[in-house]
Amino acid sequence: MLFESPINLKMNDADVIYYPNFFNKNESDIYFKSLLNNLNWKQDTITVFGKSYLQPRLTAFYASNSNTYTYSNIEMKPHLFSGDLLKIKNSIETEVGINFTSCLANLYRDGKDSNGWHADDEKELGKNPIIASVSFGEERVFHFKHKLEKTQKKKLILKHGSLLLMKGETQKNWLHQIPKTKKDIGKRINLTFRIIA
Ligand SMILES: O=C(O)CCC(=O)C(=O)O
Repeated sequence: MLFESPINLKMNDADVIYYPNFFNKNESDIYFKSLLNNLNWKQDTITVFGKSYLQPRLTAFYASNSNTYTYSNIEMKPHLFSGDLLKIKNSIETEVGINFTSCLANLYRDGKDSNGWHADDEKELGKNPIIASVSFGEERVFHFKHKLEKTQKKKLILKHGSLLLMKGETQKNWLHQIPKTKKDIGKRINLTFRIIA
């Protein structure tokens, strides 16, 4: 596979690598359309401090096993990997040398959809989880902030076809988010491949 060299974001207490064009434009356009049309998107209700809200994005959960994933009081039951999702998973596994069992997919319908500050540190993911996060469609800004050192922050634009690899103690020490934007923008799909053994 031919792509620009990966960039180490050189964050303290973390191990984050960004591949700006892991998939080329043509592949990314095809994957975007097929994921948009074929994944089992749904909008869940989340409960925070006793109040219920519709999640500000759609999600779908896939796996090669039957293990569930629970976050924000939502228990996701997996669909089986197939089609383009499986092809994307294979491409990442070949590059990274790790087999992922599960994928949480996010669909941001426009700039009002978002993903609040959190770390992917649920117990199902184990210690020092490795997360491979692929983006297709509209570019969005991704923010990191250190959990303890409040002045340590990082921002990057996740491009169509990019891959962000978060490893080591990244989830232990940093939070991340996709904020809302007032810009009039289109849809973005994000796939986060994980290991839930
Ligand atoms: O959309 C993104 O890039 C981030 C997704 C995310 O943080 C998550 O699914 O946990």
